Amino acid sequence: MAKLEILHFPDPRLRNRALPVAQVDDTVRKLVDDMLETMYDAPGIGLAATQVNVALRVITIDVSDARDEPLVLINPELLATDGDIETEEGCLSVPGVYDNVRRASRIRVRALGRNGEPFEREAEDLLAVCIQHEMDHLEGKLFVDYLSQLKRSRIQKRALKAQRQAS
Ligand code: GNR
Ligand code: NI
Repeated sequence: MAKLEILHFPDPRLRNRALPVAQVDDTVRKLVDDMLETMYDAPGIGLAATQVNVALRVITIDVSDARDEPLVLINPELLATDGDIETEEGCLSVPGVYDNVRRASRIRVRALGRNGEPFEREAEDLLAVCIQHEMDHLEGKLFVDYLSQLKRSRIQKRALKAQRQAS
């Protein structure tokens, strides 16, 4: 396994739309395992391939307290949504920024697992929020896109300044 580098806002590569995985082969499984390692190391509760500069529809998630319930979603599709919930979200690609986002509180999703097996499951609360946050990444969308233009431009200014000082 290998730890992957995470792209930071406003990197334009975070705006790419990811392509469906044609076949869940060893290359995709290696990506999944590297993403899990990167997510656990960060630490984060989710990671989308877009964030590690791979334009494929692959997501890893673990919202468990013990960090022992990995969930892999390849080519995820939202089948149904219900209710709403506001959560203070953060993102590994927008470090240090946390703000409230409203999303569906219950969802039904279909995807392929790590071995290419199709499955459907329901999710609620934080897991539902996390799946929607990660599926947004696959569309090139970030949680800061739900904030006001003023907040987003402040966040972008601060991020560019931090990147200048780091380099
Ligand atoms: O680690 C993460 N925490 C989080 C908290 C609230 C809502 C969404 C998330 S996902 C985030 C990791 C991440 O950036 N995934 O793309
Ligand atoms: Ni994120």
